[in-house]
Amino acid sequence: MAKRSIALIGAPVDGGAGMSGCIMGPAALRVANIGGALSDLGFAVEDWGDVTPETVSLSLGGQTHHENEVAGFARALYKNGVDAFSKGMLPIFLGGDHSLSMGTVTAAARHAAAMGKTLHVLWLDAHPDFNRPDTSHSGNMHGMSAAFFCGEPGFDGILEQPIDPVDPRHFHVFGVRSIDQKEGELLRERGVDVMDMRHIDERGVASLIRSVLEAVKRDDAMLHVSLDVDFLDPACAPGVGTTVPGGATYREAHLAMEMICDSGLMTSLDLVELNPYLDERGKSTRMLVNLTESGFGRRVFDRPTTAY
Ligand code: 6HN
Ligand code: MN
Ligand code: MN
Ligand code: MN
Repeated sequence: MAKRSIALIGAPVDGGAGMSGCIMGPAALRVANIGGALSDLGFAVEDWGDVTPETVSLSLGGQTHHENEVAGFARALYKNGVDAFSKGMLPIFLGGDHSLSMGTVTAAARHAAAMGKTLHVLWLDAHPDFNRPDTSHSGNMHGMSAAFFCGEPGFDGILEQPIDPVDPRHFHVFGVRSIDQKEGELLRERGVDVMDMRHIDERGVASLIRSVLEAVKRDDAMLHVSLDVDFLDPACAPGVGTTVPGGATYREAHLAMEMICDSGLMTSLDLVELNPYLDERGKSTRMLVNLTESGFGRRVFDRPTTAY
């Protein structure tokens, strides 16, 4: 199978997070040579640079912070994403805080709908990011992106056009260990596929990721993977503003990415929440590049059959 061309799309948004610093994320990933690493794996890589956020004027009410910055980036990312998909490319979005998925996932969902397909989303994160403006305690929009693309109310005007909502049962949250109370109730009501750390401890990464990939395959669906740095244990990735103890280990995270690669199902990827200001000598940045390599074919030793 021919390897798809990859578009690197920078999204230096940090108004969605509670503290600044993610604005430096795309630059750090480029310094760590993410493009070269993917070229070395045999991909044609185009770096589209950083998107220019659109100018937006809206108010979501309540105590939601920086909705204009977040919406401005979401709109630009949506357009760039749709453009990349229509060219047959696989976009990798370099964040930037997790609010950027409001634009990237809706772009993937639009392309899926245009192809008569559905979209599954695999959310590798300590948090489900399923708050709405009316349930959020913090008002930070990086904690709301999934609620938005699953079609929850309260987000009018983020994008100019109606979205193709992701079916919450196709939203797979993996590695969570911090859920707000109302957010948890909403996850349950909507039937989101939540795999928390206890699930991972009891069943292991392989069996859970396999079940997600099987669902995607069964539906002949597209798969968007969204990798939040705080999915990882703070010991291996300290460069993030929302560290939560008890995260995925180096080995667990690599296994997940290797299995995703073997499935051949991933059609887009977000790398989010990297805050280089908080990092230790580039450790978290390198970890993200390293995991991306595993997601695109880097192997310790080739095996004749796929693990998936
Ligand atoms: N992230 N649930 C918390 C909130 O503020 O809504 C944390 C969100 C974290 C968001 O890590 O992308
Ligand atoms: Mn997140
Ligand atoms: Mn998180
Ligand atoms: Mn299904």
